[in-house]
Amino acid sequence: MKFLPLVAAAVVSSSLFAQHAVQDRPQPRSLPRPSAQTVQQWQGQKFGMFIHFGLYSQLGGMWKGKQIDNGYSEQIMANAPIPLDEYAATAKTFNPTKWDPDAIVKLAKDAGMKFIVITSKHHDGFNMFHTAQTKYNVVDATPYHRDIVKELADACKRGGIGFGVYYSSIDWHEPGMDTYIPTNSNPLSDAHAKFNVAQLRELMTQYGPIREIWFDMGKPTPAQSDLFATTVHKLQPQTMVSGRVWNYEGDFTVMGDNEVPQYGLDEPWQTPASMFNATWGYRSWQVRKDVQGKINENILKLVQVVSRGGNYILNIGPEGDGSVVPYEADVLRGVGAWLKPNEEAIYGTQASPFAQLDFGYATVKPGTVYLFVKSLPKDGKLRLPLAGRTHFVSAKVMSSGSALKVERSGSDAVVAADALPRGYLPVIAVKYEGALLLDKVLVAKGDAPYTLNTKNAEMFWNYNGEGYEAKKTLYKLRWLVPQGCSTMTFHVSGEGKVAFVAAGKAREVVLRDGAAEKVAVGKDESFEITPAQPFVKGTPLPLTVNSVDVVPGACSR
Ligand code: H79
Repeated sequence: MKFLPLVAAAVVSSSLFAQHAVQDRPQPRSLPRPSAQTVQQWQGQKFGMFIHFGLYSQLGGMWKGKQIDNGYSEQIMANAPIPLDEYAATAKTFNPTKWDPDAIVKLAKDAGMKFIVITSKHHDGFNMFHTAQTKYNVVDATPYHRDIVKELADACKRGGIGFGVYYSSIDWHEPGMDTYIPTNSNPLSDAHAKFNVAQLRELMTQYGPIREIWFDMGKPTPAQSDLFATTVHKLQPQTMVSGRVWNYEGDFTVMGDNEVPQYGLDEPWQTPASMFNATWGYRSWQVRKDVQGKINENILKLVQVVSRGGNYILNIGPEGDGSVVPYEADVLRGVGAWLKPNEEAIYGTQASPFAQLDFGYATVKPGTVYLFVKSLPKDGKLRLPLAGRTHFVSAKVMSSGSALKVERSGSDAVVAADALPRGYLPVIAVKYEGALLLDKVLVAKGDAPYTLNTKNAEMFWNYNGEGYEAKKTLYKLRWLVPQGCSTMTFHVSGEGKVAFVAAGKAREVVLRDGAAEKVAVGKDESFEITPAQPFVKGTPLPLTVNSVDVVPGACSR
């Protein structure tokens, strides 16, 4: 810690000890970006349909009479492998006469989905839209001669449901672009990036409003990621760009394929899921059993994602003739049947305010907490930890309407769930008046010294860095600490400038191992460490915080 002459303390503007308004969330790397209202609406949708449809759908995971099982079926060209000219020749028989976009929109709506995202181009480079950049597209190269993406965009508009496009930054077809590498993290040449930009312009101008664009894979440079995001936003500022545009340029974070995080995130995010982990594109030899089990699996994943504040996008892989696999339609309708009486507990909700619930999951809206009962505790009581001070007024099972008792039990609130209906994951709406009051769990109590570490911290992560293999990095640590003026001794690896956030102010500090600082915290407040503020998305903490020894003290006046 440096000492500044006393006079300098009065001229705080740019000194090490400058205090400023808190900006403890990552700022976008480039502008323009969708408005706060768009982001909120996007987050409120909660459930959407992914469609993987392309030339690979016709092959259905088979090549020359053999089941190709060493990777996703939409990547069969690379997995079999199939020579380019032979793969391209399959376009001559691609004629999805059973493709019925209005029926797909209806199916999505029956499932309770609020938007649809379709593959406009996958890694194979075949375009399901009428691009002018190459003849290798559904209109020019197939007997179908119609623009699949356009047909679906129009159907979504008719049906009043959001529309989006998946766009792989990879292209195994165009000369001089990509050849397959196992990670699909191909660097992009300038010519390739230019080609992509030309296609992005087509997608963003000829298909109406695009709610989200689902960039996927490749390993663009930061400048290329910026170029893609900027191209989209210049034409449609309200389109939400997926994090797989990489280099932290996305408007929403995308988890790994089929990954459900164990905690909430500080930003918009989505889990993409397929019916079976092994494929997204149609696989003719997929064993499809236990529809009810698959329905329940997806209800649970949806609820886990939504209770952590995310959106869930579930994939279907139509057959080469355009028809939807009956099993997949049954699964979607099954999820929809569960959703119908419970939809109030899903759409437009916020993440669960509870750290942990022993019976299942929760979401919240002003005035109501929704409980999803995965396993009923033996005593039949659903315990809401530390919610005892909240004025709960009623509880009822959403599907049946039956009333349940809710009462205070010490510091908790408890719902007596003695009349739960049969069926998977029943939902209970618990109404409250006034504020939702949850007692906070502080890291320590009283005057005894205590230690902060990553085990008792809330941690915030950067996702979707330079490619699919990039590890998430830490940008913020937060602890709920007792009120007072404490002396904190920092045990860190590395050193660098960080910001301390406490008592509503941010203060910059150059932190190195063994540094000691006084930190003032008010009642029910947290102490955070972030990068120097403001910081852009993707900025990690410049050092590793191993632990912090805290000696509590009173604040002198
Ligand atoms: O379009 C779908 C995939 O084809 C595409 N993203 C989804 C939405 C994708 N291309 N490459 N990757 C995803 C990354 C590949 C990850 C994998 Fe794996 C690692 C595939 C095989 C090993 C994940 C982990 C799937 C199986 C194991």
